[in-house]
Amino acid sequence: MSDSALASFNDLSPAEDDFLGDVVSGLSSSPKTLPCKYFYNERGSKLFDQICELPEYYPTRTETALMRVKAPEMASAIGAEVLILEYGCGSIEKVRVLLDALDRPASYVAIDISREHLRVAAETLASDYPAIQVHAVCADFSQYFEVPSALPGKRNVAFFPGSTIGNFEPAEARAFLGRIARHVGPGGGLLIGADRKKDEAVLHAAYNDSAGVTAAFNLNLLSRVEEELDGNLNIKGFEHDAIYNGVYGRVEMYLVSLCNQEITIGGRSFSFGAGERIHTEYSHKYDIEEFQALGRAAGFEAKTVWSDPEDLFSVYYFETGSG
Ligand code: AVI
Repeated sequence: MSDSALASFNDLSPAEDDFLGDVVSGLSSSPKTLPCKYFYNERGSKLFDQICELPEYYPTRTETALMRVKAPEMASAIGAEVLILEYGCGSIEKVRVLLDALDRPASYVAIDISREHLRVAAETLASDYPAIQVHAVCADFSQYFEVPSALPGKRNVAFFPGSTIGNFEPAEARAFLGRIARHVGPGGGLLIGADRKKDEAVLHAAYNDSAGVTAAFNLNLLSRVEEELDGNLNIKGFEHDAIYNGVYGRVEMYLVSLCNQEITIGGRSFSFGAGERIHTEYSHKYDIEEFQALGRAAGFEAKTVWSDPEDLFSVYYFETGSG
C-alpha cells in the first residue's frame, strides 16, 4: 500500500526533446534563434530563481505582493468548492496564498514538465492540504494534452501566474489560452498574471541587471550546447543583450557574437559575423485593454483585474460563458 497523499500522477510528458535538432535548425535559420524552453536545466532554473530576487526584476515580487493583498477578492470572484488547475506549477508555492483564501477548494491539479520536481512538490502540497484532492500531470503545457476528468469541484479554474504568457508570441498565446478555455469548460475561470507596458528604462534594467544574472541565464544556453551537444564554441565570444521593441511591445533577448567566428555543433559548422545576434526570448508586455482583448479572442470574458499601486503588473480573472 502506498502512503502517498497524492490522488494521482499522470505522466504525459513527450518523448525526449530533440535538443540537437532544435539547435541546428535554430542556428540554420535567418535570423538565428534558440528556443527559450532550453533555458531551464538545473543551472538555468537556479539562475531564474536568482533573477526573481534581483532588485531590478520587479515582476515576481510585485505579483506576489498583489496576490497576498488581493487574495480574498480573487477568492470571492472565483467562488466556492472549485477545482484549480495550475499550468507550469514549478515548486507549487504561489498557489498556496490562493488555496488559503478560497472557500473549501475541492481539488488541485499541478501541471509541469519537470517530472521528479513535480512529484515531490505535489506530494508536499497534498500532505499540507489534506482536505484538497491533489493530482499531478507531467506534461508540456505549451502542447495539447488531456486533463483528468470528473474530479471533485463545482467549476474548473485555471491558474497561470508569473507572466509566462508573455514568453509566447501573441498567436501562440491566444492558442494556449484557447486550450485553457477548453480545459476549464463552460462556466470555468482563469486567474492569470501578465506584466504591463511601462517606462522603457525600467524594462531595460529588469532584463540587463547590474549583477549580470540575466546575462548568465542567457549565456547558459551556450554552455548547454557546449556540454550536452559536444559543441566547439568560445562562450566568451558572445554577450547578452536585451532591448525593448516598442513596435511589438516586448523585451527581446539576444546572444551577440563579439567577433567573426565559426562554431561547430554535432559536426556542423555555423558562421557568425561580428555583431550578429541569436534571438533567445521574447517577453511581451500588455496594457490591460490589450490583454483583455487577447483573453476575449481565446473565448473568455474579462471579469476583474487587479494591479499594484505603480501599475507595473496585473492579475486578471476571466471566465468562459456558461455554454
Ligand atoms: C519566465 N518569464 C516570465 C521571464 C520573463 O520575464 O519573461 C523569463 C525571464 N527572462 C529574463 N528574465 C526573466
